[in-house]
Amino acid sequence: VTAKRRLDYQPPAYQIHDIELSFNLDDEVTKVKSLLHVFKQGDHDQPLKLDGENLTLIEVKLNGKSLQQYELTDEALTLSNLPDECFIEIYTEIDPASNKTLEGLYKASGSYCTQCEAEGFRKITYFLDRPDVLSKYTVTIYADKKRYPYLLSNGNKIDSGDLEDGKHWVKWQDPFFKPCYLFALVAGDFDKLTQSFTTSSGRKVALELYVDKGMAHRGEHALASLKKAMKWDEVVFDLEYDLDIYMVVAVDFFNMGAMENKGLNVFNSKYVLADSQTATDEDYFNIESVIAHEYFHNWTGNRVTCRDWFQLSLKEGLTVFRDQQFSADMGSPVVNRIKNVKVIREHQFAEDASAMAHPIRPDEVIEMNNFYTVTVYDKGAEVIRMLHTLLTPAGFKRGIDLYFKRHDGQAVTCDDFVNAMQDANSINLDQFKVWYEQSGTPELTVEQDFAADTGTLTLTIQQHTPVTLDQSQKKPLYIPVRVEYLANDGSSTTDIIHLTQSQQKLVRDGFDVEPTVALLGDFSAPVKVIRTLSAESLLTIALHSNDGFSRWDAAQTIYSQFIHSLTPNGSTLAITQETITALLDGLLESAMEDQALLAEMITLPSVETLVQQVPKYYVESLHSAREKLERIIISHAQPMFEKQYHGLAFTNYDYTPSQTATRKLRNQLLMYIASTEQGEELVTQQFMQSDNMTDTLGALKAAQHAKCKCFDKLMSQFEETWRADPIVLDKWFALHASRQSEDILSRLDLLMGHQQFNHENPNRVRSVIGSFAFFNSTGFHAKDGSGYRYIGQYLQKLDKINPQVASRIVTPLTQWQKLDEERIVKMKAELVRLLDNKDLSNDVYEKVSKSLG
Ligand code: B3K
Ligand code: ZN
Repeated sequence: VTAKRRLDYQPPAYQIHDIELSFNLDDEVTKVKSLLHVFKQGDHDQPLKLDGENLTLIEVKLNGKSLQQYELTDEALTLSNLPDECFIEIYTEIDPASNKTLEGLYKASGSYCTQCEAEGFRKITYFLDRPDVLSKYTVTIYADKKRYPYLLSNGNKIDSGDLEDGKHWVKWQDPFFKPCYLFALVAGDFDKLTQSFTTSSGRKVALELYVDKGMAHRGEHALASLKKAMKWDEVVFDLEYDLDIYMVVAVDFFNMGAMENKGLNVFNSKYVLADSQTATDEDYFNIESVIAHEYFHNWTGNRVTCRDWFQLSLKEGLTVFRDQQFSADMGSPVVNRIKNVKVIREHQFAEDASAMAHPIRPDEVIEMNNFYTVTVYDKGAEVIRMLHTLLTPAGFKRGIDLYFKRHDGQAVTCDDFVNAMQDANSINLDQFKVWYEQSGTPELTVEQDFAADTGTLTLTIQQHTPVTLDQSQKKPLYIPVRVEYLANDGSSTTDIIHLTQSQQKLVRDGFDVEPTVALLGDFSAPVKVIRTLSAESLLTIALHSNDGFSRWDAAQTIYSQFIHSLTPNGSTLAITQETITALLDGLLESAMEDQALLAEMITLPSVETLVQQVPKYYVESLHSAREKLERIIISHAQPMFEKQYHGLAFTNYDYTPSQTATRKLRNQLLMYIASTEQGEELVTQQFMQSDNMTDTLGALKAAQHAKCKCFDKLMSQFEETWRADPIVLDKWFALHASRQSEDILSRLDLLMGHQQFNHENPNRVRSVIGSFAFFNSTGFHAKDGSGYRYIGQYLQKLDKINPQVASRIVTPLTQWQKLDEERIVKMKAELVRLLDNKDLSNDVYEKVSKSLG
């Protein structure tokens, strides 16, 4: 196994300007013919080395004549002595039915489907499978007409016809140059929804959504979301769609959320299908944001793509930032910001603390699929957001305009992007680029000083990035820190500090009395802040800041520090039970208008977040401290919770920001109420009366969390209602798998024996095994190591079916760094067992071997 290095990049020796593909679809033997128009780049005699994997080569022709001399290995077809320009014709055969990796061309639940990013095109035909080779595609698909009435590929349908043997064919042409990872083919029988969108310049675009038969009514929200995204990108970034047709296909077997193939997005059906009966508010939200994300890729990803895969954040960080801005505009900016920050604090900080630590632009990769990470995506988006903050929205827009002006139709690097931002504005971004090369979570240590006689406030900020397992040297970063000065009378002013030195002093005059200073408003940078604040200051920020994020963050600090003070980690802040009750009283009595923010503010930090705040993860002690805080909250606030709960009206379901906020608050209140005397009754009542999945699932979650007696009964009822609907049943699987219970492992066995469970379907595997490994922290971290053992053994099997999914789920097993010695030994033993496997995939090998050091 060899790693590829970013600095070894060489431009391709050949370009392929046109490719004509034809597919004769068949389960075991699909025939693929490919005609390449090849151009040598510069003057050299290097051979043309075409990538290919799991292909049966039948014949190669050069300029129409059968070619006998070539070199063939498991990974490549190499042709030598080629003229400067030539046509190469390649005939291959592939076996889509036995392709369980869901990469390349595969057949699942009756349809053919492709997934090529990052390097899956090589499983379809021999090609230069790298993003800096841009070609024009013409694709003809042949298949049985009855079983596969729809034959889809990228671009425009230019011809079609019927054949005598019951087959038909369709020919597609994509007028835009694209890298092969954006190629797609889908063949099957679907229900089709058609709408249209007229662009700002007046072009009419056909929007086509393909879903499983009988599911058409669940496609409306996705289509409405698509139109909103198209409009938003025109208004905010002047970006208009470029083809006359935009297709989205929903499939049940898919490794991730969705894929932005040019003009033909393929989606995991979970991110398309929704109605109030089957989808929660969160599902509605996710659909809207994933639909938007893939749409936004048409410009940031497809029109301008990555030069090489190390530059992945060029398109992903930027596109995540764009979808976050879109979601903020569609709903509540504050609640969206909190959602983004939770991802960073729970998962990205954990990645930085593990052996998989890497910069948003990685330097070394064995299996590219392992780098579709929270670091590349979400920290990548935070880096773009910092540019947006530093340059202001108008400056950022100027940068984006210049980026497209310079690079439309090209495959470029992250430096090209930052250079466009810099050149369109008067700012030097040399130091800012360190964000791209440096891994780890920076820590800001802040001291505050006030000279009462002069009214001068001094903030001394030190930045320090602790070493990570991949890098031992760290440089100071360019960090925007949003500061808010809160005066006693409730007035406040704000400021953005540009932090560039390892230590910096900020002096501000003109205060009559010492203000309360809230730092990192709106989470202006992906860093940790270390500061000794009094309980009083934290309460002031939590109850009075003008920045919703800062309010939430201060409340989270109060909860976290109280929890840590009960564990051997301890806390330097003096948070007492009185601080907690003062916070709750302040929140609940103030008639807060923003119900969604209130819901977030009474929600405790997750165990995963708490772990990232302290040097050691004391499993039992952290859990019991968190539970203790919960009991304190309930015993103090129960009457207020109940009053609030009953004050919230149940209305006929509609996915609107205000209804969503109400349901969010209701279900958070129910989480607490569930463990009181009235709990059983209220939970059951909500479950029975609910007309929508959000409140139904809210009741179940509350019952599970509070270990209500009614839980099992309600769960069976749910299963009976939804047993034929796997997407809905995934919620049930996940609730069972994340349940705290002594016999959780035998329960997992039972779940995997369920009629609807299928080891080949990533959604099922994620809802049972993924939920357990990521979110059942007591079960997974069982002291005897049984949780680790269970996951280790399962992954050995899964790796043979689907390495990409196995490699995702191995993550918690590799994050042993903060645990106690006994657990570390047990986790590592499991990792060693995995590594002992002779034919372990590169995917799992890379993460496990790194984690063992
Ligand atoms: N670009 C795809 C992800 C591909 C993952 C390959 N293992 C979806 C997205 O980020 O939009
Ligand atoms: Zn993306």
